[in-house]
Amino acid sequence: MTRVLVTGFDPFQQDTYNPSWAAAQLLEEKPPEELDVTAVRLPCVFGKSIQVLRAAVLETDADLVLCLGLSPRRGISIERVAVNVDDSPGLDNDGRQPVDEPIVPDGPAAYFSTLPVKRCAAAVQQAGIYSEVSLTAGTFVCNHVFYGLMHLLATEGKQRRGGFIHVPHTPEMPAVSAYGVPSMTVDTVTEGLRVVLTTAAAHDTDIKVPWGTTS
Ligand code: PCA
Repeated sequence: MTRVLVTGFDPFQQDTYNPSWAAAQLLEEKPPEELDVTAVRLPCVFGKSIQVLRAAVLETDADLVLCLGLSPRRGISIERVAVNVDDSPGLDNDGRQPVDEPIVPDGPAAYFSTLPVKRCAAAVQQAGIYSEVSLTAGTFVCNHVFYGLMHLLATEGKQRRGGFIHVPHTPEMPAVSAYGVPSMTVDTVTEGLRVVLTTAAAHDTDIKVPWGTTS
């Protein structure tokens, strides 16, 4: 059995719902075969989110860690790179807005996901669900958690792999009618994420296909 930790976020700013947490719960309830999934909810707060994540990684001793967050993307948006900067476009859930602050002072400028991002995107596309490889997770709490995760995995000396995926709004969310942002049902998102987890658990190397094939 591969132990998998999946995290989702609390709702933030105007929203009262966050599909990233809904999908994480559905994955725990109905995990892909051979995977033991634990779902943990993270506060949308700089600093605290990494503390909760870190405790969950150590407690579950997961082989694979997948953090999820909401963003106006077309589909399952698999992040390739986390950058060492908080440059918040708005307030977090504790009312803080760091600007141009390093996440880890003296840490490297960036970390790559250790999931096979192109292979996962291709597998989700094969299942008929829109997926892409993304080159930025932004500079709000999602990138913060992604960088915190990759820094932990890079420095703790274990074999764990991990990464971050942004998921779209669901059709009922206000931003969809107000701003026409793309949407996907949480069931479809969850189905796509099952493909990601199965693929990432089975393969630790990526496929070498040109940019654009999976974006
Ligand atoms: N999305 C935000 C933070 C929490 C979430 O679900 C982001 O993209 O940074």
